[in-house]
Amino acid sequence: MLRVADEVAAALADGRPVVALESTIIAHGLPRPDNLRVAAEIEDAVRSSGAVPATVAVLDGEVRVGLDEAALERIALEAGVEKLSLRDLGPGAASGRPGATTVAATAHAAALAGIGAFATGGLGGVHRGAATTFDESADLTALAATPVVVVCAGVKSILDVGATLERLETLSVPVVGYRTDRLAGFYLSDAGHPVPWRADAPADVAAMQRARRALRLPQALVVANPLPPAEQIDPELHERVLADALAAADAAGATGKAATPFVLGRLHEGTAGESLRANVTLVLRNAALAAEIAAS
Ligand code: PSU
Ligand code: MN
Repeated sequence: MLRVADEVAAALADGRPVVALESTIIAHGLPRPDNLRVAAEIEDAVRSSGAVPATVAVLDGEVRVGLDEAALERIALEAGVEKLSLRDLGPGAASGRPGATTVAATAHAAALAGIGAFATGGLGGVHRGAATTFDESADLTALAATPVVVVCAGVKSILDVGATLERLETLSVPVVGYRTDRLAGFYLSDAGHPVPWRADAPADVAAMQRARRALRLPQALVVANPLPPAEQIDPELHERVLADALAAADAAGATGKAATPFVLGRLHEGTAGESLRANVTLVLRNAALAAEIAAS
């Protein structure tokens, strides 16, 4: 059921660094055909920083950890690739159809394969209006139960970031700012909230994770790596376009697992590619940092 690519298995057996990568961002978070190029760039970023990339997806009834070129192309370009969160992993694999894994599902597969580090863009979390819709990403509960280091640019800015931080605290998931005391804001450098912990080097993160392992703590360690201010989206543009995107999602009735891809798509259109550029930049930076942490 779990097929670990030869290169990934060999690296793990030798104790060399490996970084898991999610595929939902490829299939549902970035527009085609650029997404295929970006998927390869993310893997290159991991390699250049000294680790073996292991992109996770479901193909032909198996959870694949590490994709070859053909498999990556199927996930990026094939029509009807499912978005698979943790609840969907069993039915998705049994269906035989291709599926892209979210943060929740990828973290689970990474831990199962013995991979300690994982890179993504922005975490899922508590959606705005969750008090009435109950829409909270399954990323949260998966992070509470999966002992991997997750490098991200904070929480997706389309969410209720403050509520997400509260939930992470309740779930005992540590959030560590990388070279900052502020929470990274996905497209923005600063989400407007402080973080409880800080690391200034990959070795600091490795030391935290070593301590967590020794103490048998079952949660993920979240490392929030901010975009430098020069690379962020103009905050005013962000606020304006986000308000439109959220209203459009409401009007279109985009709920459940369709909500996040819908809003991200609207943002990419509404910012004339600015959010896309920022999204790609932050993912590449996270992939590189995750590789350094894995090596450390
Ligand atoms: N980060 C991105 N783009 C994405 C996602 C994260 O930059 O597309 C995906 C991740 O796979 C994350 C998912 O796990 O969105 C969250 O979706 P939901 O809110 O439906 O759980
Ligand atoms: Mn949801």
